[in-house]
Amino acid sequence: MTTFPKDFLFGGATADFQCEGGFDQGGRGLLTHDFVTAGAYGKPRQITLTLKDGTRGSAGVRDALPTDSVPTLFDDTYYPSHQATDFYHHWREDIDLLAEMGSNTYRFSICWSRIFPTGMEQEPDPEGLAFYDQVIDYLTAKQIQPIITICHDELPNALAEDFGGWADRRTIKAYQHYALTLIRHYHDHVKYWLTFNEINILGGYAALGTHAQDPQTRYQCVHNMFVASASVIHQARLIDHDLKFGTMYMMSEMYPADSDPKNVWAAYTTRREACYFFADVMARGSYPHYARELFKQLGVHLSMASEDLEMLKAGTIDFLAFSYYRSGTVTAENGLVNENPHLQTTPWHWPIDPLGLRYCLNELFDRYQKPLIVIENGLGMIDKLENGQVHDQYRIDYMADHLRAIRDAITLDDVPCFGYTMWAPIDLVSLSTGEMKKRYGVVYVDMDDQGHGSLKRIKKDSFAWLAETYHSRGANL
Ligand code: BGP
Repeated sequence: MTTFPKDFLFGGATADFQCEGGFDQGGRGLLTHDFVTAGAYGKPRQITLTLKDGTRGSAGVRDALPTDSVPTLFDDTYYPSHQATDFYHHWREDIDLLAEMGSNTYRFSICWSRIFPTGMEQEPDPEGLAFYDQVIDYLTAKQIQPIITICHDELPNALAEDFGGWADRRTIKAYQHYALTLIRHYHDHVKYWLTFNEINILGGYAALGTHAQDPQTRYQCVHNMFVASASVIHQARLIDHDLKFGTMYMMSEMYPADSDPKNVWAAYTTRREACYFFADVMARGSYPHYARELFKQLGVHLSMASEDLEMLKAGTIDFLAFSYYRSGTVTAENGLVNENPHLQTTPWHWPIDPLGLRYCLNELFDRYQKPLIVIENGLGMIDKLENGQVHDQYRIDYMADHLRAIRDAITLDDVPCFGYTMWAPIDLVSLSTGEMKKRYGVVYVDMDDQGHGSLKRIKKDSFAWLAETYHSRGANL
């Protein structure tokens, strides 16, 4: 029996606007996400935000219809981030569940607009800090090590409205002030920090808090985020040299659809552009050799301050964190698609591919030689609550297979992976569809797609299994 290393981090991962709620409480300012309605399945998720120049954004629809459900008709006036699953009032109970589950870590994000309501204040909001103080103190008391995401796909709305978000360098300054405030305040309790969530996807939301930017705006936003992240890492090391910094990347694997060299090349370049590009800059500290041709093809001309390139070198990340849910295949003709005849899919058409996770861990370590953490992985399914129980053997199978793949990468391939935080221990609102019915948790939350329900927490079958796995460091796998 091979178990995970003694100091391996086991836990769960969440994002503030998907679980916290309390959007108008404790002095919290508005986030861009507060304007995004639920909605999917051909009905665009509208964002009601209107910018000063009169443009409006649409958050787009990222996901397809699940195979076995009737499309939900959403009420346009329902905004899932406002209540979410109300961690704001359930945090003690939720942390108790994390502890019972055997977690020794919890990866969560701080809500930027709880600390700086418009993103532009000089002084942090004391009530905002007080909320996270109690959460972090309670986690520490339960011997659960916090891993903090400084920015999970969000912006204080005022930064989007007034500056156009990350397209403007004033957002770099706002982020630096926010991030360093957190680091100064929490560095005694928090060792691992993530400067951004899925920066390779976030680029698309970054200018206004919405999707679908032109390449020039997108890469300018991304450049500004690279500089923001590197400068914060550089300065944070002067505050506390023991802190460890990473950024989180969406790293779901991408294979060529077949051995046709055109498809193999397409898969290679798609992977590089969609994923590696971001980690290449942040882990190596400079733009990669292929960036010149990429920017030329896309007509991108970055505007940079004279010190930017030096800053990228000075603030490289210590470790890589990544999400892994599925794999995709690439053809020269159609780009990245979900279809893979060798794999089963979820109702949302996400192919299930545990070996792809071992592949990904090896691939990342080969490329960067930095420690790795699987910071999101899980199965979004439609669960059935019957007589107070959820029999989710499918989720147990999914997590067991993915944990075995990680164990193999560590023990057979010598890849230094130091943790696994499954998405998301307690059901929360889906990012891509705004639904509640796309559930990932080992704990069920009584709430529907319109936000109705008692919010009661109910353990699913997978809870006991995961607790056994975490407590025994995977001896049951
Ligand atoms: C990642 C995000 C999370 C999250 C997860 C699952 O992209 O970092 O915020 O929600 O994917 O995706 P979804 O909720 O769309 O199923």
